[in-house]
Amino acid sequence: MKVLMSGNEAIARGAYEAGVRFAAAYPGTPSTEILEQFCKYDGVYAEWSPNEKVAVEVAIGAALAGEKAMAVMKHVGVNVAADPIFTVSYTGTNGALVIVSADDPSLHSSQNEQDNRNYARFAKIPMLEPADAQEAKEYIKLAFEISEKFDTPVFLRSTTRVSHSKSVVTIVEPEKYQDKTGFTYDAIKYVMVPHSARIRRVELEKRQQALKAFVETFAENRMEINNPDIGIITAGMPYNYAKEVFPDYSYLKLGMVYPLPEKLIWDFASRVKKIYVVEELDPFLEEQIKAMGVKVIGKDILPYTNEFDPGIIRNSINKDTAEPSSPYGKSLALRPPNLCPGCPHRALFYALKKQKTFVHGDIGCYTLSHMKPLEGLHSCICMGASIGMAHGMSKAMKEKGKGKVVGVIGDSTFLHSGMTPLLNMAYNGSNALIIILDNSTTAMTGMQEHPGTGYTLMGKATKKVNLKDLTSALGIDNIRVVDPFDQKQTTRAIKEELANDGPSVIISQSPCALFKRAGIKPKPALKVDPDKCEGCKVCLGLNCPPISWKKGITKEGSKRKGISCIDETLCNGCGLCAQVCKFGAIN
Ligand SMILES: Cc1ncc(C[n+]2csc(CCOP(=O)(O)OP(=O)(O)O)c2C)c(N)n1
Repeated sequence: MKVLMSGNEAIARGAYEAGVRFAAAYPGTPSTEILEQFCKYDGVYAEWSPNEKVAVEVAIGAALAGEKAMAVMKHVGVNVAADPIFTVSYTGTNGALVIVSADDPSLHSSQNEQDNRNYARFAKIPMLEPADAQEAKEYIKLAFEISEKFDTPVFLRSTTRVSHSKSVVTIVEPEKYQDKTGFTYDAIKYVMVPHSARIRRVELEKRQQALKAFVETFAENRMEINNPDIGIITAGMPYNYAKEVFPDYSYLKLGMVYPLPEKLIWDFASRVKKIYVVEELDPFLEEQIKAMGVKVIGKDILPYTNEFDPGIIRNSINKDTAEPSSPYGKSLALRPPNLCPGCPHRALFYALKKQKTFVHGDIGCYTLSHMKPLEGLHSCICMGASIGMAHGMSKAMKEKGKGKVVGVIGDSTFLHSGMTPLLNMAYNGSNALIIILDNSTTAMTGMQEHPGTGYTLMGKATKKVNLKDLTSALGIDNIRVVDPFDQKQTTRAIKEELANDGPSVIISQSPCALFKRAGIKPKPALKVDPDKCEGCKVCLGLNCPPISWKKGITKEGSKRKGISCIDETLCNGCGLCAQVCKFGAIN
């Protein structure tokens, strides 16, 4: 049967067809839908783990038990999971283990643009890279086959454009699941202390050699010889772009981007006169091919940054200039992201802003508060970093920093990687204030469950961690729980906790305005009374989407130059603007 599928849906389907029944992940764009789809298939077990490292470890455990296991994450998730990944490369997998890394060229929704093909080379793990949804489905199956055959973890790399664009996929009946689980005792293979790891290190190089031989005949590394004047070596989505603009050139399309088929590359080089390497981000293929001694052109003319499109490839190759440009997308209006109407994060940041502190931010919807006019946070590096950074700054600034350093972190992010740095704060003692923004969900990536929501990915009610008890168990004594929509209570709590000695935690608790299970019913939209509004613009400082400014509506006896207005189709009646209006003009 043929179906229209996104790359992510196809990866889920391919895993299911391959007989995979075990998967673990932590959400992150552009990878999230893979597990959300996979968990719907019959007979599977799938979980949101608290972070990517745990997800990989869970999958390793399942593979050691004999399962075909999949771990899924966005590109930066591989950084979090790197520790087990580098060493499971030594032990091998017993069953099968595939790690899906969804990269994000152009940083559509990420804090960096790292090229995770480098991880394959660094950790000596083979990597497949599909170019569309059909290939995504086939390659995940091949990845499991390679994992089983060579007793190795395998990476499947996707990018946003492959994960999120749809194309026609042929689906087939799934392989029948066979329960092969059991214990395999083999200390030399699975206990990585120096003695046995040294032995496995040698085995790893033997596996590399076997894989290098295998890739020469791997059917998904394929040559298409057309016009012999120009050859293009490429992989993944850029293959489609290049084919669209240069259908007559010759191609070497690599399905496996690590390790490289050196003989095949030499063969291709002997059949074409001039070779371009067309790859997004790092010159990953280019450098290895040049190191082989093959003359190719790549980043001399193609950009290092951002995803490509057909226009970039056409302009770069046609002109051979250093200034590639795309004819696409120039006329699109910018749409900066914003917190939703009724978002509890807005209320917290409005109260926090009054205290003139330095706020270390973290990753989640609340990061959007950094823009004018809220300017709610002043740094953001990676998930979980806010707490350690606040601690470090507070320690460095000593008395000068007292009462002035804050870290903010979402509930999902706190449970992902915020607990250890908070333990450190309690242990090493600093004066920073940490605010946990508990909106009862992982909002930014689309409302996924986490250990603080009381539900699993598969919809089962489960143990719900109590953030206050957890914070206390980590050693924090000053803990408060506030409702950010109560501005008076929240402002007072922030002021008092900043004045306290030692680390403090405020848990700002109010569900995400879009969170269905919280049963939030929008209240009637608020209205501005044009007779009472003095045009002071304080409510505009909330940056709430329904609130705008109408120029030219003056009032006798007042200096006002216009008034605020509320778009009732957007307002959910949270009442925050009514609390900040000093003239009682919003009702
Ligand atoms: C290592 C890593 N994994 C995943 C992500 C994707 N991601 C960004 S924010 C976020 C969690 C947001 O949830 P929460 O902290 O509860 O904040 P909210 O969006 O609900 O306000 C995730 C999973 C990431 N940026 N980095």
